[in-house]
Amino acid sequence: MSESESLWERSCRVIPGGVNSPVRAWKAVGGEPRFLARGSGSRVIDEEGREYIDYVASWGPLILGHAHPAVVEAVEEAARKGTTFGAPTRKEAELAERIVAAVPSVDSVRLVSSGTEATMSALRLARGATGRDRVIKFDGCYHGHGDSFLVAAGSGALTLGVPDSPGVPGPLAELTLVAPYNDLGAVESFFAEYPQEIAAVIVEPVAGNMGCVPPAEGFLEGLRALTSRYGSVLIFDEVITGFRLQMGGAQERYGVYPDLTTMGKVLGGGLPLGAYGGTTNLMSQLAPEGPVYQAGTLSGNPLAVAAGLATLKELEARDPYEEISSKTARLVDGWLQAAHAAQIPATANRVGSLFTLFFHDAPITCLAEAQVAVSDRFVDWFQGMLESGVWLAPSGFECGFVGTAHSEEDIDRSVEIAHRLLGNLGG
Ligand code: KE4
Repeated sequence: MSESESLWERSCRVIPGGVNSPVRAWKAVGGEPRFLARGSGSRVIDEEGREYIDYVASWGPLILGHAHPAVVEAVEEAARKGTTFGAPTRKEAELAERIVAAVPSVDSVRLVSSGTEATMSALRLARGATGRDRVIKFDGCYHGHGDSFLVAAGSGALTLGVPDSPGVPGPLAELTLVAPYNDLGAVESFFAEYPQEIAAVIVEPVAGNMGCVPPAEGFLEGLRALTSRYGSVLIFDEVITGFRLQMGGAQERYGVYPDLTTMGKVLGGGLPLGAYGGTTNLMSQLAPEGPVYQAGTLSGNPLAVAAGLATLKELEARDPYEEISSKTARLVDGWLQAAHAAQIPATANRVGSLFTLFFHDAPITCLAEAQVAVSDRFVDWFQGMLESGVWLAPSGFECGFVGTAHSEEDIDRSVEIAHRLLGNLGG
């Protein structure tokens, strides 16, 4: 029995499904998940000592790769001074200042411990500020596992076929209105039906949980106009795109500015950190200044803040966005060429260093199209790449990520492997 197999047996005895987050169980791709022992740069190494080029990057946070020296040193130094105080600290103020300086629409920001906390809190703030209850989200978008968002949710919920989770009270779920991504008309209809009842529209400005799906021309601008017209809060969920696409995230890239922004992943440099921020008018309604309550024992935790600060400082110093975007383009174009050379239908969506390859011969612009595209061939691709030393997300509804640690040789090797694998899989 391999190390992973015995660890899997042990985990399944004491952890539901053997994992602490469902998508890690590899249900969509079959077989038992491999346990990872460590990571370094662009590589992860499993418990059997096998090494892989990693394009999961822990679902996005590791834009600098695994165990980046600056991040590790910052966390070590912080830990030696104490791991948590439950009191304000200098570095929380510094990180908040850097977020406010980097993200165009954020005047003030609250640090929390996960993306889920960030989106839950942002929605509560929008509801508290407007006195309204309904929220519009988009089919296939995932905003963490807060009750209001587990309606037509993407990511692991979609992968496991539970986009509408049991346990969410009916009356609450009914307050969540779901529109197809990129469908402004559907949003307009909801506002026409409930002109005074919609507290917020929450959107991934580049969707990353039905695979990567970019906003259609005018989609984000249209959401901005509609929410302004009807007095609703526009929330950009930038947990994936924040600091990933560029320092100012998708809102800077597309020039559309929300009222609230949620962040996480890259911001925490691989440690548990989320954040939500926006206009002073909205954020000042949060306790203790205002009546909308949100709290957290480890909010703004010194270790997570140290990792986040080290990451942002490295990103500001290196400005790697051009570099990682062109590496991603080379990787995705190489994989597409490999598929087409093997007469396998394939298309890809890519924004900066965020990408998804679909084995499908038509553009993917919304969940319905992504669902058609994700097929058994994805399973062959995932398993074949795994055996060849490439670590991909175990679901066709996730994104891949390229970071500063991926070398040109990594890209070349990943493309070579794809040519060999897809050549064998054949058209
Ligand atoms: P967390 O609570 O997982 O930190 O963040 C929730 C979240 C919020 N918003 C967006 C756009 C997100 O993508 C996420 C979480 N992303 C998934 C992967 N696509 C997390 C992976 C997992 O659930 O294990």
